[in-house]
Amino acid sequence: MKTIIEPFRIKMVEPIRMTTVEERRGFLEEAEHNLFLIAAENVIIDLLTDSGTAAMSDAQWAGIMRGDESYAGARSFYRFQEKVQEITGFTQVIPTHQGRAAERILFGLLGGPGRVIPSNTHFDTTRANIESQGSEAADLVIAAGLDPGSLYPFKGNMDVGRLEELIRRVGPGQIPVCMLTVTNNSGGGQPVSMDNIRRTREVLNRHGIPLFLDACRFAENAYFIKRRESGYGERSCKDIAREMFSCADGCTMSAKKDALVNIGGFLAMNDEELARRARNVLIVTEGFPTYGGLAGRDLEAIAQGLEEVLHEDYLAYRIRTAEYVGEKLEAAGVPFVKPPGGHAIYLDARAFAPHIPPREFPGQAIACALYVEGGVRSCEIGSVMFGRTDPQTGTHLAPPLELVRLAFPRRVYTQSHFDYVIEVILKVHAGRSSLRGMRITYEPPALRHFTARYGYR
Ligand code: P61
Repeated sequence: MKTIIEPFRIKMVEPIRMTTVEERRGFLEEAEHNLFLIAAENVIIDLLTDSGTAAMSDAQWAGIMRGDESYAGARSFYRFQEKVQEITGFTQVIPTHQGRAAERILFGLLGGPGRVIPSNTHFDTTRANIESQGSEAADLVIAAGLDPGSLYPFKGNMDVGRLEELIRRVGPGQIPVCMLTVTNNSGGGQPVSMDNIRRTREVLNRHGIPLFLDACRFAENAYFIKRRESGYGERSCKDIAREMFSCADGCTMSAKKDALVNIGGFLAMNDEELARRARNVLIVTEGFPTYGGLAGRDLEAIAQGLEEVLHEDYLAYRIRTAEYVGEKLEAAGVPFVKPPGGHAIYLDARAFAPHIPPREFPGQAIACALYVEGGVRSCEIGSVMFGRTDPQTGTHLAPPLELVRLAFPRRVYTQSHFDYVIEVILKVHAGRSSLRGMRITYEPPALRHFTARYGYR
């Protein structure tokens, strides 16, 4: 059959509260145009993030009931540890309450002033955790990864030439670890090829630098490899994932993405000495090493989710969702990052609203319009999230891409929800000439998009 269906039945539902354009205009005003500050109840389709928003399966909920809440050595920890070891091959498994906790521990141990940590593209929490240690976060994605129109199949790849050059320039002693974000979230959810993971590894091997995967969306990356990279078509996604991890020395993981749970994460590696130091930090800040800030039931749900996320029918449906939305947008001439990524559609805000310069946050203006028009909540990934003001000249330093991400929670919305989202995007696109630039009226010192306030120009 040609139709790819949602490979699950729904046995519990959560009502969506409908609102009017007028009401939403009021909510947006009250939130001072920051979509993070709008009550979720006032959102019709919530595509703010795919993080922690998945629907858990019956087997995961059953695991919740089986959770062993012993402080030390809980049965649920051993089940979690075994599943992480089985999928990643890493021997040392350290639970954390979410991805950024794993990042803070890792970079707290390896970072420090003068150090440089490269990646294809660091996501904002990773960058913030590196910079808060006084280190530099270097983004070295290939040129195609910065071109929204390029159809290159692995736009998340690391530019290994630039990596080599960076190592030569700053010296391997200043680079304690190299990251690879799979898939590349800030660059459109684009995958990294196995070949590129291997080539990155070879460069690092020559200089004795370890490689860690930021593995949030490892299963989606494995599926793209299966579909797009020669020699992998007949391999299982589990097997491909295992091969990806086998090229690395460790990983940070937000289980809120490809472990299909609402909270959780882990840090995993093979280096026993580094793991011992990480566990010492964990005990001070997160909890005992067999729960790391999570409940036993959370560990059960993660173990089960890690198994389910690699089911091929799930991944086929998952990736098809973004492709389907992409096809409809393409037919209507709406600019977005092509080919569609695994977990989201990213509108290309520069091309969508070319009359708004980056310093007036075109992505934020589009995101606000999508909310007012149809109650669809999205997230700006552009000058708000990654832009900076030059302290010397006061001019705006724009990041390479101005994007609006519509991220898809896992197993939550059906095809008709996506048809509705497409209709809302087309409507905003049709009226794009009336979109107005914005300005920031308040911003905190770091990760400003969460709490900034805005007005129109
Ligand atoms: C997201 F607006 N991502 O995409 P934690 N690495 C990567 C991520 O995508 C990621 C983390 C590490 C989120 C949530 C989010 O400013 C924002 O479990 C590739 O969220 O700590 C998270 O994992 C961190 C949204 C994070 C944001 C920060 O929506």
